[in-house]
Amino acid sequence: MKQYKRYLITTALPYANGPVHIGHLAGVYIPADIYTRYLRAKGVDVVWVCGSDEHGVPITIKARKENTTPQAIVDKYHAIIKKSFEDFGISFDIYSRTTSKVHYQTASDFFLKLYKKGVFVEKTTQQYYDEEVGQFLADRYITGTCPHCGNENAYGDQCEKCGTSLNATDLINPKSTISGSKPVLRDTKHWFLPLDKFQPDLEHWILDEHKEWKSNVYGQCKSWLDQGLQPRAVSRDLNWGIPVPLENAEGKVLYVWFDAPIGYISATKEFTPDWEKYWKDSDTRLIHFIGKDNIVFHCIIFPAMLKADGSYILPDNVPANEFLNLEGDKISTSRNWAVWLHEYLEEFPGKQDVLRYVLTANMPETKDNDFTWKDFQTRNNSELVAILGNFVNRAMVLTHKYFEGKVPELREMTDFDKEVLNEIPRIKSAVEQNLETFKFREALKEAMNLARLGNKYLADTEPWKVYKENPDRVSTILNIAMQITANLGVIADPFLPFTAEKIRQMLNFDGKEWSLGGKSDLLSANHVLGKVSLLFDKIEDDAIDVQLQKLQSTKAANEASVSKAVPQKPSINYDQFSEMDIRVGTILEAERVPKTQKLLKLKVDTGIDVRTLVSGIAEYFSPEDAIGKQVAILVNLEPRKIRGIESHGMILMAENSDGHLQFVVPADKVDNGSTIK
Ligand code: B3M
Ligand code: ZN
Repeated sequence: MKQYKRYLITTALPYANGPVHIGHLAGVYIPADIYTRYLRAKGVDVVWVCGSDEHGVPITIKARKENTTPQAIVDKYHAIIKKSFEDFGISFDIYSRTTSKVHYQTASDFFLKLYKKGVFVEKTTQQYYDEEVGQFLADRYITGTCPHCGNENAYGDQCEKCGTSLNATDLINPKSTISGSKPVLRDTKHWFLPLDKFQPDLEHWILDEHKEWKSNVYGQCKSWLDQGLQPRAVSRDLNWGIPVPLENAEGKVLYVWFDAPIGYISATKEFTPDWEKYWKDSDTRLIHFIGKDNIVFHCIIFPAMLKADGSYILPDNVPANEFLNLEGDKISTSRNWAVWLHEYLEEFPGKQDVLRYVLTANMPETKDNDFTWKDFQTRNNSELVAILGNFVNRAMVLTHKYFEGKVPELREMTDFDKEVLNEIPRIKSAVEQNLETFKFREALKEAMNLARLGNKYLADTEPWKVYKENPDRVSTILNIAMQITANLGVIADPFLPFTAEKIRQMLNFDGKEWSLGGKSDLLSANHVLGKVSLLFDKIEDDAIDVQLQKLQSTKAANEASVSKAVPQKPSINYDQFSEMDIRVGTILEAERVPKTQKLLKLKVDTGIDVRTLVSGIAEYFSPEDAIGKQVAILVNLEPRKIRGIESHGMILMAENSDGHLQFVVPADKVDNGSTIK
């Protein structure tokens, strides 16, 4: 691999329309934090930038719902998100936001440079416009019937029932969600980034030059490229965002996915006047940490933008993760199906590293993974407490007990001692190799092997049994145990920064440079140790039950709020209604239509005549049930032949949400032939 002089790390800018949850941490911020802490410990020149993504339609929708402004929404969530990250030790060099002044300037300049270079294609397209409120409608502001599955509540960009992505103009009976009115198509001009022109370059850059990318990332890119890239609009008709910096572009803003990645550049600018070195020097290694839904933007669209500008480097790797589910269901902000970071910390104060550990151990690196509270408890109790916590505690307590809190002398070593010491550098380099290739779960496992090694060493050598007879032997054993502990203070640091810090404090040892890892003489004889404290404690069933109950009530609340009613049909006027002649009649005779499941042939007294009707109610009513019932009949429906029987009208039925049918009957008996209106 190429030798780089410095690193620039970016992590997806979370949308400031809600707090952050465990899915965010596991997918993006923990892997990036581990990686960056590791680089820093190696003494690498690295800058890690992030910030809140504060534009886009969902923020405007949220503001409208809460009867406030988009600015108020992003102010609120930016603060919450920033605090959660800080609390969990996510160690950005800067956490900025896309409503910052620097960003407005940077994004506008970026657009203008491309505009002046003639990169964009200007196109006039037709877009839905809400005449009642006087604005163009973003796809998310339009609902209608999905042409593929008939779902009447599909959005203008996607049908959530069948998963098809849509254009707003595909919807049948489109409706504005702002005013409820029927939108009309109007001409609107936009600027398009002609991705098709970048296709050959991107193909070569990704498919030939970056075969080492994770297979989920490489595969997604290949499939986009195979489909052929299309020009993409980089502007929108919206009143929230960075205004398109051109004359006659009123009401137009930069598309959120155009400005957001430029946010990485803006944040770097805010962080250091030396920002160009990180963005424009080919000795910089740029790495984007993201979730899988952002792959196309980071591997295709943003690189195309950077190439179009011409002065920037491209990412060297984009180690995107898959998704984390929660107790078997997709994490969802709108359904409140999540473990929110700020809530976790209220309920498990001081246990940041427990969550960091569990999320790393289950990181969705190659496939979607599941977070369960049971697993959280098990990993805490039988890994953090029983292995890491137990080893460090035993080593410390024994050393305090036998050697008055001073690191004892390393005396004569057995072959077994030497083998154990040789394991330390092996483990260190295994951690390192896994980190270099973004295999965080494996890396963590190896780091834990160091604690396993220590635990096993104490169990095998049993210093508490040996001391009386052979204190010199114990001196060696505990010296080795202390060296392993000190190595944990170095090697566990990227993963469990709070715990590693505690370990170093206990040891009264402040080195955390990566190069110290692997050594067996980190603590010299007679070095005075600090006080012993517990690293982890057991999590009892009660605490887990509280969490499970909380999720249970979320589920119940969601189920109750899902309306089962079929949405309303488009309006009709009274005349259209009154054309229907609906009467009360009585069923006189009923028999099954042979060879059918659903049909009954009925003879009905309509008050006007006695006529034959065929009705699809046989699954719910036997002929005996039906005879004698007073029912509502649409009598002027034109006659139809059903299974060879001429049917004159239709019996009206109420259909329950589960499909069950019931007759519609007058509350009290009335004369046959009575009208219903
Ligand atoms: N705000 C999307 C997301 O959170 C987004 C990332 C922007 S990165 C430039 O999925
Ligand atoms: Zn559909």
